[in-house]
Amino acid sequence: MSKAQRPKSPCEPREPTRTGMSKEALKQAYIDNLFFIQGRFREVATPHDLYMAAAFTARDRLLERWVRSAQLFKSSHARTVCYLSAEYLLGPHLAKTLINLGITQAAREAAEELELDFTAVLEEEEEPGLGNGGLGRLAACFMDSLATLRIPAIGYGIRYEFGIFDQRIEDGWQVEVSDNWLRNGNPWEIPRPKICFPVCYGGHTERYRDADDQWRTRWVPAMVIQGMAYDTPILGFGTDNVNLLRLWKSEAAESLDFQAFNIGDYYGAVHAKIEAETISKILYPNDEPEAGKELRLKQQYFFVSCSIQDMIRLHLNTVGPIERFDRKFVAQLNDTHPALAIAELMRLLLDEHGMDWEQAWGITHRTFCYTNHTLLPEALETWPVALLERLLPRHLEIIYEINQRFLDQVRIRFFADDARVARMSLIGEDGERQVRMAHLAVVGSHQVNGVAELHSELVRTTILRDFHDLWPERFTNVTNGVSPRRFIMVSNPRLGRLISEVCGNTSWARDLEQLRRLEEHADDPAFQARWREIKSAAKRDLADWMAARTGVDLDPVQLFDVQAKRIHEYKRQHLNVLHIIRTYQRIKQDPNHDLVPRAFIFGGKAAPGYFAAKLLIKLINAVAEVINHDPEVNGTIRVAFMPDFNVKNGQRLYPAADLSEQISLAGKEASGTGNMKFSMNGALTIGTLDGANIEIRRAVGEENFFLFGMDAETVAHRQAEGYRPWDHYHGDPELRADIDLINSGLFSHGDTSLFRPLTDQLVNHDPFMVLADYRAYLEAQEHVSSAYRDPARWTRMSILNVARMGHFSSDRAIREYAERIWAVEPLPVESGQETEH
Ligand code: NBG
Repeated sequence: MSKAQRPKSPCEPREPTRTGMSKEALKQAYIDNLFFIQGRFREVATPHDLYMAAAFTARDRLLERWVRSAQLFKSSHARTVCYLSAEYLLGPHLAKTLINLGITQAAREAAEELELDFTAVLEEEEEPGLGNGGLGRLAACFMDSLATLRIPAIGYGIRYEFGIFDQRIEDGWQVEVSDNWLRNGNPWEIPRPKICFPVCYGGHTERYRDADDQWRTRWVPAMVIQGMAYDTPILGFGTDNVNLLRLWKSEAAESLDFQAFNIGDYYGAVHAKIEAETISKILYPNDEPEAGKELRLKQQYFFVSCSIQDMIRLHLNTVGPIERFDRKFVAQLNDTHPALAIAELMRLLLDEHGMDWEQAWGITHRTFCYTNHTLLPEALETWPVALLERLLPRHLEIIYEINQRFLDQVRIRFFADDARVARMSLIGEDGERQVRMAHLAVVGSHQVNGVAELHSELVRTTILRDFHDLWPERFTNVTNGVSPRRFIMVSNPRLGRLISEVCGNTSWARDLEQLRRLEEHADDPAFQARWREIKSAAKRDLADWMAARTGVDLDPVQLFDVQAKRIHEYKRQHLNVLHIIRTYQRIKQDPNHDLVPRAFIFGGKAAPGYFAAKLLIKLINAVAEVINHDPEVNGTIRVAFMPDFNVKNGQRLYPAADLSEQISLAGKEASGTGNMKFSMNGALTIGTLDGANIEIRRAVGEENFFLFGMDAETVAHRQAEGYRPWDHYHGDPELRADIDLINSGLFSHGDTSLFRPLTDQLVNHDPFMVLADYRAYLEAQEHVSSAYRDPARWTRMSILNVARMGHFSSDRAIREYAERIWAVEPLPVESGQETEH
């Protein structure tokens, strides 16, 4: 559409201050919003008021673009990606929105003239923590990239009232505090009371004859609630395209409420309301067994049912007819959490739209694609058949029928192979009968991908091997990526400015291969000095923050060695701790030992029910307590735990890290994305051949990466032949001394039993082979130290890491999905205004 044709925003003629991008317009808009929305004069405004006024000022500029995008997408019948994800870890909106609008500088100047502390206003935002970790953050990066690449998309999810818990550290232990993120209102969302759908649970099914005398099934549910939409606009960088993040909140279905009230059951009606609202109340922390978590299943069904109903509504409102649904939409299942969408679309097509099975299945199958994000057996979702039968009887019938038709195919293709049929069935028969969600997702999708090369390979050869034998063409890989807007421009503005200077403008932020241009400066001493100054400044910022929050003093001359991610045994934070203890013992043995000063910094949450992970947090803090107060150490090394690692705090860590710890047991970390965020910010990686580390190492060059440990094949081999950790314990005196030091009670005020569960597990079982990789890890750490002693060498390596990270932009990942998996095209929304881009 040309500019002339474009309908003018209703706001434009009357109130240009609501859409204007100049400093003056922003100032005026800010003052207006502070008064008309927050009801405050500048003199009495609280920090929160000041933030809200800024948020509304940015939001006004989103809305205008959003409406224009929606109109264009509707009128052009654009094929649309629906990203179905139970988690979105968005991070703070304001700074990112200003960057994507291209008005950061104007906003900063406006703030200065209004005598506002711009940084303090940004800091005031509480992030929506609607995810656990990598999976939820990936969904957020993907939403950012979809809009940036101008691909029409809707992200569907749950508007949890309580997101991931806030973590406090008390006496070294993790304490969980509920995350009441909506308490002060959320300026980034728009409630859509008219967009709501009924969601049913329980009851039974009935057969009946329809008007054409055909046998059909109808579901007679026992309970109906409803889901209401809350929309968050997602603007791309350097474009006017705005996509939609539509999150569902559960509530009581109004009609039922009144029914109960009319017959006098007031308490019953209120109870039903509470029960309905409970469904979207809280995000489940992962890493815990899901067995029996009925509410979790209700959540999953709740959000997929609303989303599929909404997609059908949108389709019928625009292009229709229903038979062409899969041309309008492609739906990506972010892990198996939304896999019930397959059964739900089938149900709606069969029971509500009167389609026959073949046609409904064709549409369903062409609509869905599935991304696998884990190989860990405990994270592969299954739901007891009995629970499904009780909660979703119609869906269970449909799953049975999908299974029967599917297994018939398997029987013909793999003649007389009963063992294979049992392995591939959607229903697991060992012990309590279970529905295997990954199998449902693969059978119901036309494309299946893993999230890094090694991971996709392991998906094909291990957990989904039988499926790969049957449908090799269905399997592919898309290596994860992260948003350079979020993880360079927002997190590390100093680095962002330097890159823009080298590249001539900010276009590198949507064409990350341009980072290559840094290479030619890698050996330039003046450039190196600026590079180091940027790192030092970030380290000082982090040190100030940590001193204020934890009381631990970090010294920016130290090598900042950072491991920040969920606390989990497979990620092996304990391997890192063993290295710290080894370093400590060396200092104790010889206080004059010539060491590279280091700050060992950790961050990460443990699932509330994961005892071993919580004990690991306690161990890190206990080791910190002793080392940080030992006068003999004299500040040569420091250990610190950053409380409440989330997107916002991550943004403090990535720019400040010199060394990034990516030390999972090979074959366990599907991809990792923290590895990319650190490397993009100039940290060097010490890591195993796991997940995307392999591809990062290939990209940055072997000589710029500290590799150690067994590869996945060796791991599998050693486990198959019987791994005996105690051989390592007995065979390596230093390792033994380190573990014995934990057991001695030095870190636990003489209590020799506190950390026993941890050390016993290591010595006797060690499922993640910490002891097997210990020696190799220490050696790699020696290489790190010697490289750090040579600043020119280190800085060169750091520059080259950043220069070669172009591949790990989420834009590249989304481009691959768009071309190879979704068959969608960009649809640019006409640009209205000049910005900084
Ligand atoms: C996580 C993996 C990470 C990966 C992210 C995003 C789950 C189930 N999986 O390695 O552990 O980077 O997904 O793909 O959270």
